[in-house]
Amino acid sequence: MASNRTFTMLKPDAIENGHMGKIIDMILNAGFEIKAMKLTQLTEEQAKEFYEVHAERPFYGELVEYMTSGPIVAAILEKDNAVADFRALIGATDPADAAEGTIRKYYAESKGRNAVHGSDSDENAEIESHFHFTAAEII
Ligand code: DAT
Ligand code: MG
Repeated sequence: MASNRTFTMLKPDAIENGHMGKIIDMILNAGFEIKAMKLTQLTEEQAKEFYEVHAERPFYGELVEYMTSGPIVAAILEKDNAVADFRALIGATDPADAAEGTIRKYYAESKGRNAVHGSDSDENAEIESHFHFTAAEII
């Protein structure tokens, strides 16, 4: 059964470029409810751990540097079919491939600086949510 929660981060380029409010608006308009949210900045240690699955990829160093370069907004979102529906809302990893009307199509700068993270499975949504939020911070 599909879980009804997913995890997102509005990445440093989105905050830096002043797109935070517009992206949150798109998320709410798409029917997601916010269950937890915080403005924070990742330490190098946190970014390395969060993206550990990509540790062997050539872009890992650049990814960690970018994700620690400025504030992010982390959030837990709820909706039926949350993981798949949120991946559809954000669009492809590379904004050049992202469908019209998606968050990355509107707001991502590039494949590396792509405005928003969305969990890729129910299992990772759970792990990533608890990586960023304690039980007391989740509604
Ligand atoms: P997604 O964020 O769409 O799930 P992913 O999990 O494959 O994509 O990669 C995680 C992040 O790493 C991605 O949002 C941006 C960065 N990234 C992925 N592929 C990259 C590449 N070829 N060059 C630079 N950054 C890349
Ligand atoms: Mg991913």
